[in-house]
Amino acid sequence: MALMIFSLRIFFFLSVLLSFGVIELEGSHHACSNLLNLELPSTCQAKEPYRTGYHFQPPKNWINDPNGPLIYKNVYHHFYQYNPHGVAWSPNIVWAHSTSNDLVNWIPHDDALNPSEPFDINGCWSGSATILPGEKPAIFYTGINSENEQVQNLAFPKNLSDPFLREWVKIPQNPLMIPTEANQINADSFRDPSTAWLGSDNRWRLVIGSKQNQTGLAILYMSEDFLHWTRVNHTFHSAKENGMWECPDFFPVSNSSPIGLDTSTNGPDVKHVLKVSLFDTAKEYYTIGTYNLDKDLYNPDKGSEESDLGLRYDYGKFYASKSFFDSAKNRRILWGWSNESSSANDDIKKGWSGLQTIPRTILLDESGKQLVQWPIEELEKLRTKQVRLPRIVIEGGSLHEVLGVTAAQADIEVTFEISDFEKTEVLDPSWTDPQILCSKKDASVYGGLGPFGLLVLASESLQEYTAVFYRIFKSHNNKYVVLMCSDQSRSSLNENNDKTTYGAFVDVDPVHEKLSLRSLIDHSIVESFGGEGKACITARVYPTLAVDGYTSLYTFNYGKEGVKITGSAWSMRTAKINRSRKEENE
Ligand code: DQQ
Repeated sequence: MALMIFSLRIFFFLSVLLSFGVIELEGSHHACSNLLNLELPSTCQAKEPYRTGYHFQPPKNWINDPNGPLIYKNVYHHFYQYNPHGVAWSPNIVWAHSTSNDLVNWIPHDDALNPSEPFDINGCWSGSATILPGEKPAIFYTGINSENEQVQNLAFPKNLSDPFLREWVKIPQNPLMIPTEANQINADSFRDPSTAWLGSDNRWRLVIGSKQNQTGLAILYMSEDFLHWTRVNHTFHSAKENGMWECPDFFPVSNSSPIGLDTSTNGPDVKHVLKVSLFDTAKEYYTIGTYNLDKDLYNPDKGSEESDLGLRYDYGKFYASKSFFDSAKNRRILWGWSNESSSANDDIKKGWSGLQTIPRTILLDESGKQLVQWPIEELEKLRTKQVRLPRIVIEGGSLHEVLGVTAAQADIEVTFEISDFEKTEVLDPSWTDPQILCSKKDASVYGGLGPFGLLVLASESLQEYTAVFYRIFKSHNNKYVVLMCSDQSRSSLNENNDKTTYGAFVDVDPVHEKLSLRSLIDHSIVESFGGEGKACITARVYPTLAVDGYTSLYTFNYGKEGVKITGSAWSMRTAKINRSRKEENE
């Protein structure tokens, strides 16, 4: 029997007392709590407790945005913002470069773009790739020029017969788009060109992030030859009170079949998505709408907007995301930067900062009202030692340990079924903000239907854990409302971390549909997918006790109503990420 049943009251009692400092725990695990001091007792095996096993990260230093993902000759290319000189962001950042056959294992290459010319001497900032006719990749990126202005530059591969595209040549005509008084673009707010798309009039378009006063702007440029670009006079799309829009991503999605579409696709079965990253709040919003190619205007559908009333890819630590069309598998793939929640000092001790999330396939949901995301299927190759959870009802107030998995590096997928809704709490109409609701009603607050879900990266006596869970409410119009939370408040005894609790409403009807939850747990990151990818929350956590072999995984239910659970958990193998060939042979 893979699960052991614990008495829950003890857990809650213990954890509440612990969190209020009423009980202090002693014991062998406690000695591991200073992992960052590097004076590790021999029992604490983890020299780098927070380095991930299957998420993309280079061996050291700072990374941020994914840039210009593309597939070329069946090789996936990942470029990313990288500071080769330290663990903090620096303006003279470069485009680092890795390639992969499966989007899981990666080999490093030399940097693709370094500051070198007057048009980018102060930094090679974010941008995107476009595959031109004849399978010719091109990269548009923002250069910080010698005057510290943001300008847009173009680069091509030096050798198209090299599937690894190891060398890139910046064209001598750069910069191709510049901010001027005449075009009324502010030189500090003109960056991150999107992938270009081709209209039926044979002209190329791309959008660039900007702002005017506090209005976020997506500025449209057009070109006939990919070299000469002119700003289109009207605004492609904008939103008030947003501040600077970074990293705009504009792409089509199919509303008739579960496939991804090339960026230039348009037509009756197509909707469009515009994603923007808000510099002021570090949140991303996306809208679903209609792209009118004749007028070159994007109109979000009613109710789709760039605000907390709108849609987010991820309600946790996820920013500056970028998608691309994978022509080998007819899918669109999205990934984003997951910034640290640790202090700058702890980053220095770690020697690195920033991860990329697991690439996700994105599709338009059947409702047409939102996207759904799911970790790429290739990730499942890393799954091993499957543990099947016995199909049981977890009674209200119980906690079950999932034994037999490496809980610090795992993948767990469960489904909850509810048959009795009698004790559902009523949703107060003022509870409109899911993040605030999750903070008020964190995992320790008993409820009617929920909280139920997972305790991940949990220490032996539950002094530390991250809780990913659901609560179900009934609204005044008698509809059930599903709230998904990722509660980091007890994730670490180290008080220097940002432990914000995140939340999202999930559009699932729990009376007629099963409610699923998948969490990818990888030492310092927990990526959770609720309602089969309708809501995603990524959290960064730094346990001091729940490290490597000292980590446990639980299912729990602290509601009054029992919930039936089924599913599996897997230990995850370590991916080969940016290791040198020598290390790979070891
Ligand atoms: N990061 C880049 C910018 C972009 C920002 C600089 C978003 O191009 O706007 O590293 O994180």
